Amino acid sequence: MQYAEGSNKTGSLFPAYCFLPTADWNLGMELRGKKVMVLGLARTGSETARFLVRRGADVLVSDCKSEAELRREKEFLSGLPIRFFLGGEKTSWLEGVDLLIASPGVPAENPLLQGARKRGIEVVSEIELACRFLRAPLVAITGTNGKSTTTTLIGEMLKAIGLKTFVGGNIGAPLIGFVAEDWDWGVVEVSSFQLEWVKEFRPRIAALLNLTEDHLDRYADFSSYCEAKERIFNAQTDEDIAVLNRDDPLAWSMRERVRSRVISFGWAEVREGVYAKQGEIVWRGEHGQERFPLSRVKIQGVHNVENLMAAIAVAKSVSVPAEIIQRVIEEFPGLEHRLEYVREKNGVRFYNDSKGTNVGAVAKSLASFSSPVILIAGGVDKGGEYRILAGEIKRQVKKLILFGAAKEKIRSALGHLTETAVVENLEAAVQEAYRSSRPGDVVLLSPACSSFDMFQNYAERGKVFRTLVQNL
Ligand code: UMA
Repeated sequence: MQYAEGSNKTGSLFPAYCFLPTADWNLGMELRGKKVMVLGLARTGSETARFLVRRGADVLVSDCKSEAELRREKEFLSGLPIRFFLGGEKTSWLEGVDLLIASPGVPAENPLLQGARKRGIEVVSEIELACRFLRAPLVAITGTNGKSTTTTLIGEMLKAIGLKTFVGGNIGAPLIGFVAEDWDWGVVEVSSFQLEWVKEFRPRIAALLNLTEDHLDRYADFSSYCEAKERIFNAQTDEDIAVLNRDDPLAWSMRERVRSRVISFGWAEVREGVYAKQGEIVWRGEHGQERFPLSRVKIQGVHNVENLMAAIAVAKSVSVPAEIIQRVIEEFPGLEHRLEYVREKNGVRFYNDSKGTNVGAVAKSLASFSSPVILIAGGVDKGGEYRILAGEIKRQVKKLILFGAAKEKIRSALGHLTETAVVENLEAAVQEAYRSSRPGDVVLLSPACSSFDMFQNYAERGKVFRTLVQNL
């Protein structure tokens, strides 16, 4: 492994080791004069189009939405030499195109993507394009749940030792937007969608947190989803690190296939790696161990201990000192919409877990409470199997309140296991939950579905929930 001893910005703070970009990677690619089509004009597409113009490409942007729907996005690109193909998807638009950059939200069946493949046009995702130009080494985090919390924690740890670090990717800020500046490190949340079109995307440290059913409305089956996730390790070599969850059979099975060095985390004690026991997390390396007490850590729940273990495994790989890790984990307040405490009213505590958009996330959130829970769920069905939640519902949920497009599907899978009410919208759900509650109960919005039937995204749904609860 190529290391630079004490040569990064941490100076004499600690004997720092940082990965250096090797001579043969991040070579970029020639874009000048190339005809490049960007597919999808939202956050990713807009940033990508700007980048391509700066690099001298002949830029085309396509989106199935109409010009009127994309007014704001077009304004962001106004004055730039870009041709727009909006309100449809015609394969004739691909004439002469050399390269196609797919936004994460565009599925492989999209006619332009299919057409590009038939014509032999190179297709890459935005993270693939970005990594070809980024000089900074990357930590990439994927998994079904916990990505954003783990990514944010790692970013905070690297910043705390004085490294100029960006945090981006699926968490909200496209990677391509960070290319123009010099960074010591980048910490990137990556989704299965973004990994579908990668080739050389090579994080020096890649972590796979867990794998449970999600996005089955996009993938033919669960194994196709897992295969997309595994691509995070594809371009790694034995100079890189893979962080894997020992307790997740699918993630752990990847230790046999990755070329990189494996560092693991999990609940059982190990000779080398990270584990958790009796209120602390322990990191054990070749030459010693460090302990991280959890008594003053604010984020709660079994799943958050797992996220903390993964973040510590990464931080120790880049020699972040124990006292800095401890400070960061104690100060971290948690993220919005992830088991976010909203308020207490008449002894009833309300939590916003709007980001709980799949059954795995809901299961972990329910396991975080010992009090009876009134669970509010529903929204757009993502093709997952709600019956997986049966155990948690029987054990933990005193009432299930369902709303949104998937309400009947969830009722038929789980409604017989506990008292269940079906309501029209989130407002009615909050009212019904409060009416049914007793002091000591928890009211939890953890929908197991995406939000697009009634809201712009999960964040809007979470904000609406918070307001409704504050107004009770
Ligand atoms: N579009 C087409 N044709 C299609 C499908 C979509 O033209 O066949 C167009 C849409 O009309 C729209 C655009 O593509 O205008 C949408 O692109 P996008 O969905 O990729 O949206 P972005 O704003 O670029 O957001 C994406 C990620 N979105 C998805 O993966 C769905 C964001 O993750 C991410 O934060 C952002 O890039 C920056 O990297 C969101 C997400 O829901 C949070 N991610 C999923 C998740 O976390 O579960 C994976």
